[in-house]
Amino acid sequence: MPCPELPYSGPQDWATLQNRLAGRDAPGANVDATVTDILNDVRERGDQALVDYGRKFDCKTLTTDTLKVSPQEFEAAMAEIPAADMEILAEAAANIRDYHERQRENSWWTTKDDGTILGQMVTPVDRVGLYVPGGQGGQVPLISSLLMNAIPAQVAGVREIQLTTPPRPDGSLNPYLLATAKLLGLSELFRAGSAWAIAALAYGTASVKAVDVIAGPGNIFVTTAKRLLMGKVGIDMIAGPSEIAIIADESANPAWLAADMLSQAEHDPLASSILATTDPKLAQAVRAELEQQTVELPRAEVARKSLSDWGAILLCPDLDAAVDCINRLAPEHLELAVADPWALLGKIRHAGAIFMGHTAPEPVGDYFAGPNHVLPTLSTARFSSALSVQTFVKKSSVVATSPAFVQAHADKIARLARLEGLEAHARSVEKRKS
Ligand code: HSO
Ligand code: ZN
Repeated sequence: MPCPELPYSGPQDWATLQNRLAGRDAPGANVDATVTDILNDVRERGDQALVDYGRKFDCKTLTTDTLKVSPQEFEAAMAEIPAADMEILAEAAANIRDYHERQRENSWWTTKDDGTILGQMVTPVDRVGLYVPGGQGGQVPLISSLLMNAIPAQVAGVREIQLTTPPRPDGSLNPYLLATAKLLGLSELFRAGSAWAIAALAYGTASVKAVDVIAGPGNIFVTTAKRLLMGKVGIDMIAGPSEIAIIADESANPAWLAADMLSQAEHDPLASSILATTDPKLAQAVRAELEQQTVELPRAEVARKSLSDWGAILLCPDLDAAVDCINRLAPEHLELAVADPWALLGKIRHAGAIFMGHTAPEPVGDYFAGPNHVLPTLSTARFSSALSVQTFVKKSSVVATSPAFVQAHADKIARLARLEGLEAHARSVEKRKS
């Protein structure tokens, strides 16, 4: 497996690694013009445009009447899903809800001696639209992404959540997707995919209501539509291909590390898996494991391409060199597969999610532990965070200055206003002074 080994002993080696990863963040084919046309079309023709695009790309029999999924379809899906699977989904949902409950921020107030009250009031957005990609013709929708997007919105207190997903060629949807929506108490689900779904959520149509925030992963058309609409509506983030970095010492198990790298590599040929280790023997063993384990995977092709194009094993003289590399990479996921991960944690400055020790592989976070799996990619962990309850709330500052405050400070405020040449501002405050 051509997952190259590179020496990394400090900042001087950064350029080499950057070179290896160069081009991974290049935007795909330029689809801006195509997506702009789709956005305008949906804005003008609403549901009819959704039906036309849907018929062309997803399901030939789609009509305006079948855009919205019926209650009977939800019931039928629930009947189809084994109870044991529903229990797993419910347990995952409970863990995710419990974690996100802790993110809720309270409004706060402060009172000054003169009776002034200042505060910050937290309110959820009114309406959210979540995109759920179909994935391989609707065979493997990312149901975990539905949990990860919907639950924070619910915890934030959002009252209306609409879902969109592309239909399969026969018009049906994956029953696990329907069952997961039902489990979450969500029933506003529309058969719309790609950029036209995002347009419908942003502008609204006869069937789909316009939303305030759009979240959820998708292909280049979905991502481009979100980017073009950013500012008109809130969006979760501009997500890139998935990535994992691992810092490992001699205490790590090579078979486990290879499995973890492959769990990321199987997502996408553009996914990146980087191992930084202090142990050359471990590096060799991981390479052998990668060879062997890849063969056994159903998605071997994808994983192999990801590892050969964007994978690397870095040999570091010590853990400090590995940490230096990781802080420059600012990876989406970071595993600390070392004897004392807690000793290393304080040195990590940039990573979307950090998995501690040998029994915390990244997929526990993808599905079940509780934290969100929608994370900043392509080094954006330098300045941004996982999708969270905060994605779905905004804050209003509240000002209740007392009569005494105005008496005491009106002249100063008026002076500042006149320094800016804004006379009306000055008078607004002075009028309240006795
Ligand atoms: N590792 C992906 C999330 C995911 N994995 C969904 C499985 N399903 C990006 O964080
Ligand atoms: Zn994953």
